[in-house]
Amino acid sequence: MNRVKLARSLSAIENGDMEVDDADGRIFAITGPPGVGKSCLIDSILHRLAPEFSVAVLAVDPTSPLSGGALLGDRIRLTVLDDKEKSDSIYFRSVATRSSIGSIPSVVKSLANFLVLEAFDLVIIETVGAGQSETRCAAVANRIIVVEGPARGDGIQAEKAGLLELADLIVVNKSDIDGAQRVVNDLKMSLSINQEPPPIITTSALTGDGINELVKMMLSLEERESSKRARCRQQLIMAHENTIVNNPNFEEVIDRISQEGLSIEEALRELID
Ligand SMILES: Nc1nc2c(ncn2[C@@H]2O[C@H](COP(=O)(O)OP(=O)(O)OP(=O)(O)O)[C@@H](O)[C@H]2O)c(=O)[nH]1
Ligand SMILES: [Mg+2]
Repeated sequence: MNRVKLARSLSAIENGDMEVDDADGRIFAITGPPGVGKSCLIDSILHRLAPEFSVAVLAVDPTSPLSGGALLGDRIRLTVLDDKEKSDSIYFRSVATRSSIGSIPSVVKSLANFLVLEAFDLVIIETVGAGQSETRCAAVANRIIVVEGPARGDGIQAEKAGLLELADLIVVNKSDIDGAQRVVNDLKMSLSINQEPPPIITTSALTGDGINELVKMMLSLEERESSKRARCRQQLIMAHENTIVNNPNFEEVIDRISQEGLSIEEALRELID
């Protein structure tokens, strides 16, 4: 793997200078509320997958213009990158949501497809399930792992973020902390209305509890029919939004809506065809 060349291509994709075809490969999203331990879990997973499997990680930085900076400060460093034997088969890249043009989910989709085409066995996207854009980044994957943690007194966070319907697997992390089992029970309860609820496992990135099982499940994980449908819905909405936003007349049409009384319906018609 030529890392310099790879980085250059990925930058070109981020800048909108390179198109990528859809690719058929294992693209995982690891998503969930801020601070549940997604990065630590990815680090633990990589320690077990590498060097047997080559893995590319895309960490989507939740730097929205609204929050004005990183949502939760510094990212955890991946310790697996310090292990030479393993780090050779790992590629890590941070995707700063401010730096690229166009919609972030569609950029992430292109980056992930490119990495599949570059013959990585697995691509993992880390994204915070906090906002709509982040949820759509998860929907770009074809296997979605939603991470939860012991509730901070206000119930299941992923449920509020609308992430649960996307999940192929739910991981309750921080099993070393009181309250993890309670979250599992709450999740089972809220998922019991589903015909085909996703499996739920507990892990601790701190003690290593459940990590082997998580890796095993990841390697055999299949898309659930209902989560596939949920992410197709997200992707369709995203494609529609891209069509509108990427139309060269987008700003001009907004001006005409705000200044000349152009109706939203008419504007839509103009931007879509
Ligand atoms: N007790 C305990 N702490 C954990 C565990 N996993 C992660 N942490 C801690 O939780 C904090 C957040 O971990 P991260 O891995 O950065 O969480 P994240 O979900 O990636 O956070 P964001 O990317 O900022 O949303 C860190 O202080 C970790 O040390 C765990 O299994 N048990
Ligand atoms: Mg993280």
